[in-house]
Amino acid sequence: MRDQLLFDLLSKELKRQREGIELIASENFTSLQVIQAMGSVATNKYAEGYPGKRYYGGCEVVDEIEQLAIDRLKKVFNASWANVQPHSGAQANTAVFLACLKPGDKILGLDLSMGGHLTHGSPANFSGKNYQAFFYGVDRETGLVNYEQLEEIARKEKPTMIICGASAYSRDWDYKRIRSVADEIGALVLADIAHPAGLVAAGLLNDPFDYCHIVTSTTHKTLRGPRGGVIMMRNDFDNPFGIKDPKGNIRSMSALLDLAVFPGMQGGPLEHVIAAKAVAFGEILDPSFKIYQQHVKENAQKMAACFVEKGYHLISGGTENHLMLIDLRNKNITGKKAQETLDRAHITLNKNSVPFDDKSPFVTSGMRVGVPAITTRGLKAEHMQTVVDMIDTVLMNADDEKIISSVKEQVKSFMLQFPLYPELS
Ligand code: DSN
Repeated sequence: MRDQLLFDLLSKELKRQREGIELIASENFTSLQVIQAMGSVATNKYAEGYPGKRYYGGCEVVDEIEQLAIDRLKKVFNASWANVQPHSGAQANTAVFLACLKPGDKILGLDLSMGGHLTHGSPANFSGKNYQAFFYGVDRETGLVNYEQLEEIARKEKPTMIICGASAYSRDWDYKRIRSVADEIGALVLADIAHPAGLVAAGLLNDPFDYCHIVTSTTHKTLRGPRGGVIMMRNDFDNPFGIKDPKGNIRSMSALLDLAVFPGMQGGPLEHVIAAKAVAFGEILDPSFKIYQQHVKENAQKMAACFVEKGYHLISGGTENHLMLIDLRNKNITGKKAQETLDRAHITLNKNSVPFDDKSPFVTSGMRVGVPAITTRGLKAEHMQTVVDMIDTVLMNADDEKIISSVKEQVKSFMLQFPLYPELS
């Protein structure tokens, strides 16, 4: 019997996505073929292990699927090794920690309250519970990563691993500088490029692979694939811990990472998601993906300029990637209220702490705005003013339901110009 209840809910979600302005910086709209690969028979297959080395029979086809995903991903980032099995970015980071750290080892990452990520050492997360976490931040005046502070803490604490990457940082990273201090103290460098990976793939941001030993990413943000994670290296290396296999050989870092993903942390890989990752990586290798990312960057810069024009305070003054972080304190509205009010007008984004925030993470003083999803819908730089005008109208009339309702109608008719999944009913 058809599960009408559930499929009606999915229709409602499609309607919501079609009629709203999606500005959550970590979201995107995949192609229909990505969705089709994800909703495929590959979900039925158990395949613990890796292509050619599985613990189950009948894996000959999923072997080909997984190998295709690996080969395409390596090509996208000019990497020599990749693991496409992590179920998420958090799982990818977990596997790296499992492979490279012992419980209690020191790690150094960007503070969550300054734009970092939970898995980079937050006390609420496994990374802060199992390891001794230290944090660098951003400069109060410029909003840029405080590399002097990073270097100072690195030299003093000598962490086993330095983590770069963020979930709410609108500028590029100086990977070379981070590697230089890491080499001084013998630390590994992990770049978590979950957010800007698409721009990195398109060559529009600094390339972390030459300087960072290991790179992790999600696949569903700017990479525009299915929800999931990956781990990559451009240059494999002998593990720095001298771990030997039964024949007395030192295991390479790639072998340790593969073992950390399976059997270390996960069981059966999600081969249907890996199939969808293969599709997305194929799309990234098409020249149209670079054009998409150029539009992402243009849209973000134009949107940032429109916000600044209206007196909004952007952390670091602007953006070089796909997102911006806005401090709303001069607009007398909290991040929480901004998010909730914009939701009522079908403009979706998230509240976000800003550096040196005086409000709790549940309230926050800021909002994070990203353009990957609206750029996929087809919005161009000339549409950014309209989007910012609608956001501003809502925020400046946050207690006026009539105005909010009227913006909701404008949002709906505006977005109808940009069809989403027209093939779906
Ligand atoms: N939740 C993701 C984001 O929104 O950036 C990070 O994991």
